[in-house]
Order: sequence, then structure tokens, then C-alpha cells
Amino acid sequence: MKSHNAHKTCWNCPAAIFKGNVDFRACGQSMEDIKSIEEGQIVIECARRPELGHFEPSITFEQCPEWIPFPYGLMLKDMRVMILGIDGYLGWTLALKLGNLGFRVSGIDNFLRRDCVMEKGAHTIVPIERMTERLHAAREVLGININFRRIDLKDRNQLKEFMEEVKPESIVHYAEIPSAPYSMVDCTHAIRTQENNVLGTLGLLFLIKDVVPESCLIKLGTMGEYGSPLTGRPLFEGIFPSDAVMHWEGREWSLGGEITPRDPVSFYHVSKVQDTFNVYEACKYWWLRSYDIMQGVIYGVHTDEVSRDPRLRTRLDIDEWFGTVVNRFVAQAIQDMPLTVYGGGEQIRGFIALEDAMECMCRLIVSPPEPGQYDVVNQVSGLHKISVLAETVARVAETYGLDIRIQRLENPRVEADRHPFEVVSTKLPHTLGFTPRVSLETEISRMFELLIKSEIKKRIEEKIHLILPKTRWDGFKRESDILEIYEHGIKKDTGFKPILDT
Ligand code: USQ
Repeated sequence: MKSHNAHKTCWNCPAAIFKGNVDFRACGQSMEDIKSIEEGQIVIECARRPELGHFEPSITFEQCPEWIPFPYGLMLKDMRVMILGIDGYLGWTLALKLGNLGFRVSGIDNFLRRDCVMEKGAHTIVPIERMTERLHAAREVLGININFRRIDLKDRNQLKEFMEEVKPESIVHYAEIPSAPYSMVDCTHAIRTQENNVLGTLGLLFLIKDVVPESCLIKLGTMGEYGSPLTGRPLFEGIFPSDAVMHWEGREWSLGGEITPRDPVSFYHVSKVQDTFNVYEACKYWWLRSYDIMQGVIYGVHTDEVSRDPRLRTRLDIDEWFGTVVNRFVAQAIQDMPLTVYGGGEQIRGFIALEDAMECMCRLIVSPPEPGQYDVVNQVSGLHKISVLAETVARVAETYGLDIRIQRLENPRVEADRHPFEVVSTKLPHTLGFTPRVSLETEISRMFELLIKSEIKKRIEEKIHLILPKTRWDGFKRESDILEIYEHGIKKDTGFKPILDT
């Protein structure tokens, strides 16, 4: 069977140098116009094969000796990937996976995540090593050399120097403060989140334009940018499909190609929406290329690489600010604490296991869009109601001899309690060849296996007082009231059914 990216051409390849050979004043025109107007005239050079001289950009990945088979399609030999935020939950996991697959991995981090978590008095319940030790272990256990620099994303001079040295062919941007509740603590936290995320990303876009315009930016956005429209309007992949139409007062217009409405659910999610527009504009003005990933909530602890050695593990947070729902539920179950379902528990969100999310990233990295193209991918493998997630964690907990209760708390957030939820997710399964491998139950079991270890159990116990939410979207500081506590298995499912359209 052909690889998902076999048909892609020099137009998609970061080694193709267009600049200088293409009249970029034509940027206001659509890609199709440029191709047809310039047909036969656009010639490129290949950064990896200078002996080819100038040629038309029509060689497919399949035909090019620089693109070689790997488990997720074809990869550019020794492809240089720079991970921004390489010390985080996802950054570290991805670095090890890419390194193991033969990519040349570099990365920056300023340890802001460690600082923010410490500031709240919390800690990662899975202990992680300092970066020096992590790098050493990666070399010793996996034979990977990661080129790491301690750099703040907003320090453009230092980052520019590092980019000039590495010349990344793909840039994965995870260097943002990733928490909705943290951004809602108070004014300082909201500003800190937006300043870091929005301005960091904006500065990065200018650097990419100046240093590596051929490189693809893979930017972590979030499904929460869309919100959960009560009309049930499907959540398209960032941009309306070509046959979408708007009717109003007896007239109609095509919406095809326009950015879909965003309805973020916290100041953190707003920062991601602002990023979306900045990235979109940069692609338009400067002919950059980007995937904006509308990421569902990631859960879990396992990939083959992080599980190889305790020194290689990735962080796992469970406090009210940095812990996400499934990870929190498993930790709560282990401490015999009733699982904290907010509100009615009928909220529906998109989810994906850590291992599956990392595979998606590999597939995206080797399948760059064309210059000027801003592309959006909905990265989820399942849609679940929060109450159903709690039931699932409780069911798996039973196999570990744990008898779990569930508590419904007054919802500290402002979010729809009951809503339809239809997510369109066609690019990963159809265009990028991704099939989810990890079921919810499998990953939850893997989490129990790890979190039940006495050393980790003790670390959960130490921070158990940081589980109940005190950060409220209405600005008042108080713990949520408990609305109800029930034995799992007795709740009836009454709300809307989620639809994942693949
Ligand atoms: N929730 C509970 N109980 C809890 C924690 C959360 O019922 O103890 C509920 C929340 O009310 C919410 C849902 O679970 O409805 C998800 O909350 P979350 O904290 O797991 O995730 P969220 O704040 O939405 O944000 C997280 C990550 C963020 C990522 C996002 C994807 O922090 O980085 O972008 O998931 S998404 O939610 O699709 O926007």
C-alpha cells in the first residue's frame, strides 16, 4: 500500500528553495492561480541535492531518494525537527519518539511549566529528572542525541541564533502555558498566559519568516477554540468545506475556505484563538506553511520510549490547574477520593491517548502543507461525556480492587452543561493514514499500573489538597459545593449523543 505522503511533491518539501525563484508579490493570489500563471516557469533548488541545479518542483516524495520509508509513511532522511517546549508533557515524549525514529531533534525550553506548577504548590506526580539527566538518559538508553538550549521563546535574539545554527525543517510549537484554570486565577495569570502564548507565537512567526521560511510550523491549538455550539453546528477542521453555504434574508453565500467561528471557553483558550489568526495571517503575508492542530484533551502516560526507563518518563499533573480530567480521575481513584465531575457531567469533549497523539504528530511532520498554506487538523480519537469518563475510570479501577464513588461538584467553569457535539475529523484518518490504536480503557489501565506504584501514590497523597477546584470563572475564590455523591454504575445517560465524523 502507498504511503499517505508518497504523492506529495517538492511543493511540500522543506528542502525545496522557492525563495528567489518565485515572484512573491503574487501572494495575494490563490495557490492555484500562481501555479497556472507560472506553469513551466517556477524553478527551485534543492537544499539537499544542489547537484540538481534549477528544476521544476514536481518530484514526488516517492521518487526522491531523500525521502525514505519509516513506520508512518515516508520521512525526510535525518529530518531536522525543533521542538519548542521540549521539557513538557508532550514535548519530551515527542522528542524521544522522533529521536528513536531517526529524526535529528533539537529543542528549547525555559522550564516555565515547572515554575508555574511550583508556584501553585503542586508537583508532577510522576517524578521527572532535570534536563541534563533526561538528555543523558536519552543518550544512554535510546542512543539519541538531543540538541537542547535553555531559551525563552520570547527571547528572539537567542532563538534566532539557535535557529540559524540548526536550520530546522519542521518546528513543533508546544511552548505555551497550557491551562484554562491557570489563566482564570486572576488578572496576573490571565496576562501571563496571553503574553507568553500570543506574543511568543507572534515573535516566532517573524523569526520563521526571517530564518527558515521553508520550514513547516506545527502549532498546538485546541478543540476548545471552537467551544460547543448549542445549535449543534459541526466543528469543521478550522475552515469551512467548499460546499458550506450561508442563507440569510433570502440570499445565500458560499462559506467555503473561510475560517469557522471560534467560541473559546477561557482566557487560555482565547490565547489559542489569537494564535490561530496570527498564524493564518503569517501564512498569507509571507508564504509560510503551518498545521494548526485543534487538539483534544490528551491523557495517559505511555509511549514505548518514555516507558523504557524511569529517567525517561514524562510529567503528569493532577492539580486543579494543570491536571486534565482523565489524568485527575485516575489519581483520585488511586487515593479513594470520589471522582470530581464538574456540573451535570454531560459536557462532551474530544480526547486522544498520549501514544496516539504522538503518532499523529509524526504523520503531520512528514506531510507538510504547501508554501502559503494554513491547514487545520482536528486531532481527536474519541468523544466522551465527562460522566461517562468517570464511569470508565471506575470500571477499570474495579479490576484493581478499588470501589469508586463519583461526586458531582458545582461547576467552577462557565461552560455549557448539556450540548450537542459533532466533530469533523477527516484529515488524520483519510489524508494522513492515522488509525487510533489505544482505547480509553487500555490507557487508563496503563495509568493505574504506573500510578499505583508506592512512590507515585505517595506523591499523589502529598498533593491531594490541590484536587478540589477553588479557581472559579466567576472570579470568586471558594471551593465548589458538592451537589451529589453516588456509587458508580447507577447514573442514567440522558444528554446529547456525540458524533465523530471520520
Ligand atoms: N472536568 C471535570 N472534572 C475535573 C476536571 C475537568 O468535570 O476534575 C471537566 C471540565 O469542566 C471540562 C472537561 O472536564 O468540561 C475538560 O477539562 P480539562 O481540564 O481536562 O481540559 P481543558 O481545560 O478543556 O483543557 C485541556 C488542556 C489544554 C488542551 C485542552 C483541549 O489543559 O491544554 O488544549 O484540554 S480542549 O479541552 O479540547 O480544549
